[in-house]
Amino acid sequence: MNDFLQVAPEVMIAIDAGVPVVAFESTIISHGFPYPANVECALECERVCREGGAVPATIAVLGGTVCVGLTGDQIEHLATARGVTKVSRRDLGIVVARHADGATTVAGTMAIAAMVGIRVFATGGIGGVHRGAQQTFDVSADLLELSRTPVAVVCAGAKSVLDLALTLEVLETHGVPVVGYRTSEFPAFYSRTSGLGVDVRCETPDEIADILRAREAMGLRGGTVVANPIAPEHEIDRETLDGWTTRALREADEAGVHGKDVTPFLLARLHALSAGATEEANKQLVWSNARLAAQVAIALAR
Ligand code: PSU
Ligand code: MN
Repeated sequence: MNDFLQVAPEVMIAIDAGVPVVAFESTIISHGFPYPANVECALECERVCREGGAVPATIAVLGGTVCVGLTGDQIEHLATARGVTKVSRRDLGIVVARHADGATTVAGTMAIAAMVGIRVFATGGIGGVHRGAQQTFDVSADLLELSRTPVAVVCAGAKSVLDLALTLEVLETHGVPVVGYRTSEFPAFYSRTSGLGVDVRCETPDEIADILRAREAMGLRGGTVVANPIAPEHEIDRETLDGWTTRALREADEAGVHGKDVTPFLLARLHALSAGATEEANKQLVWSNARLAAQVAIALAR
């Protein structure tokens, strides 16, 4: 393939043979969890995906090479190295040209997955419209990537630190369908409900695959959000969460955090303020998404 791109042999063979493959992002490893929870999360995603019958392809940039499918050592490196760049679409050319390490966001991972023909991707939560975006213009590039790149993103909705109503408005504007898996509500990451609706409710992975296939058949560009609520036993109580969120947002403001540093800052503060409760919930919901993504990839391959 190209000089800058390295697809792991197992992933390459699977893509060529039409075997289901699921992409995973790496920002969650370098910037979403502390060590060693980040390694545990990534390795368990891969295990769950395999157990479900699909091949996992964790995506990152290492020394300027875009890697699709990582080794355990490469995951460990991303989990422990300092100064790994958070790589969205904007940053891809820069880290490749500079031979740098980069952990890819939802947007960055989607762009790479589409380059190699991977159609399903699992993560925790997509980025969205930040609260106060009317002033800051902080709207995640994930939403714009969803508007242009044909990958289904299995997630637990978007984090409650965001403005979820505005996030759904922007997705609608850009023609991105939001599919609820066994829910009629858009989930709010750590909790199952947000009071906001989805565009369609699906009960099975096959129903989801039908929608993805119909979109592909019509040549509609862009991705699909598959929203999979966190399991009830791992959910965090809304009011408790709101307290931590308000405090984390105020701290971010006081510390003058902005741009790409906002999301990692808020996640780290929530993990600390909740004494690890958000970390545990976050891991559980990611694994659940990995499981569903494998099922969707299998349904799509049929
Ligand atoms: N959700 C999580 N953990 C994360 C992220 C989202 O539970 O680490 C990351 C994803 O990589 C997502 C990114 O693409 O945060 C969004 O960042 P921003 O808001 O700067 O676009
Ligand atoms: Mn942002």
